[in-house]
Amino acid sequence: MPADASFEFSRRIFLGSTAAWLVAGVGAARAAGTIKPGPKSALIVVDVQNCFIDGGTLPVKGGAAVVPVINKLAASFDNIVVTQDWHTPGHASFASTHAGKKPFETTSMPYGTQVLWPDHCVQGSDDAALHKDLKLPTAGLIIRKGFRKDVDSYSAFVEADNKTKTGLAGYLKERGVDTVFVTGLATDFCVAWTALDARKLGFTAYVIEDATRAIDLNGSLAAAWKKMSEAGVKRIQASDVA
Ligand code: VGL
Ligand code: ZN
Repeated sequence: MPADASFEFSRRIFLGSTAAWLVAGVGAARAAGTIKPGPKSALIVVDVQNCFIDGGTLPVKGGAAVVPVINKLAASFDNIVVTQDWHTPGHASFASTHAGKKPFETTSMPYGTQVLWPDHCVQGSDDAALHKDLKLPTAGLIIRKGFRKDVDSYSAFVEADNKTKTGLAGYLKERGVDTVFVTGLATDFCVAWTALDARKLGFTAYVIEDATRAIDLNGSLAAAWKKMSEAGVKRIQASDVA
């Protein structure tokens, strides 16, 4: 049974009578451990870098808490892809690059509205390194994004110009992957954009909520979940994964 189908099946049990629920022998409040990633699934670990963790340049509240959750999830996956936000000095997404602009304001770029950030994740800096406790020895690919000075890239698949591909979809498809499980930082930016592009590119997409943390800028978290839900991204917890 595909992962997705088994999840739906368990949900139906859950929604059925209490008796059926008990007969099924499912003790937890949720259908724990019912999604079993197979060879066609990949875990995508988005931007678990020092910059997004306390002490970094753009810290995401609670960011470090995703590390043990992701380390544990890794054992369930044959395919693991890691991403790194990887900006040039003076990158267009930095407020400091735009005269008179402060972090968390926006500006208009040729490709649309750009949120301006503190300088963060500069190529080769300690700030841009993966968190030291992230243990993913079986990860097959590290994909870097946002490395062109004039274009940001929240998504691991397509840059913010909505045209330039990172190559990730080709990599996954060539390896027979049709389902992605997205984790990491931040839920409402790079995780959400990656999951949304995964759907656009024809993948089944899950976001493992407790393996992410959000920036939540002016309601961005609720907006991101709404968009993801409308696009068919499935919102699950780490305990749902077998
Ligand atoms: C991110 C803001 C700026 C992210 C990256 O990883 O979500 N957010 N650059
Ligand atoms: Zn960035």
